[in-house]
Amino acid sequence: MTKFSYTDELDDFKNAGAWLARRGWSEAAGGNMSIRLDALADVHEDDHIELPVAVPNLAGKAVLLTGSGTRAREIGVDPVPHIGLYKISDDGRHYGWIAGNDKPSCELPAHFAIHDMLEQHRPEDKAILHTHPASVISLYHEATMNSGKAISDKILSLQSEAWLHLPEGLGYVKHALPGSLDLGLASAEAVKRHHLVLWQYHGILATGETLAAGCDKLEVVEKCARVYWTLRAAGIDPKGLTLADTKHTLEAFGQLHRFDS
Ligand code: 2HA
Ligand code: ZN
Repeated sequence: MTKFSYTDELDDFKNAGAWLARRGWSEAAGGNMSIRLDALADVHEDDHIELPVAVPNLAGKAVLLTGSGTRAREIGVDPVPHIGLYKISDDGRHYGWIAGNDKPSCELPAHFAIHDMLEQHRPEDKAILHTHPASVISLYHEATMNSGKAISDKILSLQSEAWLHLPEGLGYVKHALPGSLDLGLASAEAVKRHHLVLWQYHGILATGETLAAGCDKLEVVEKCARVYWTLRAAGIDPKGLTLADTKHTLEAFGQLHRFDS
């Protein structure tokens, strides 16, 4: 097996894998993660696997991606056997395996499509995580929680700082087949504006400058979802902060333009 030497990135995978497993969000082999790398000079992909969608913004770049069937709890101990390095061809239509795990996550189309969009719209976000937190998934089964706006308005107002972490609110993709191009393309569209995208009946996807930064955002939304369900279990239908309080807080921290845009 060819070795790779992306120490910082592998540490990021290790820490995030351990955290996703410890939180119980990535059960069994659930969830997947990737980090986009700059162009790999002098490294050539041997096999040219056709991509289901062109990713012109990734031409010549590379992606570290978790392997199919890999477990977060094992990535958290030693990431090396579980992460694969892939390079995108110069035409942005093919990719090839370079090193490490050679069986990519079934969500490869989503990861590549989202990286392509991020490269264009939010290039500092190099990391993508997808996981299955129970308190967030539970929201999808409430009839009124049927859009990103409905869910954002209901749960982000339950804690004074949540909107500050996510001023644009939460993106939302209706249920689509796991691993499908539809799921990938809809998510790519949603990440233009949102750092977190809800996957109806499935889980959630986060982008960040690092996987650790993506985990921060996941913690914020999962905290809000847990507060919501704790209150509901106590028979309370929470109203949360008023819109005026939310706007006042965002304004005080210079983030109101992101909420209003
Ligand atoms: O099993 O979570 O979405 C991995 C996944 C696919
Ligand atoms: Zn999943």
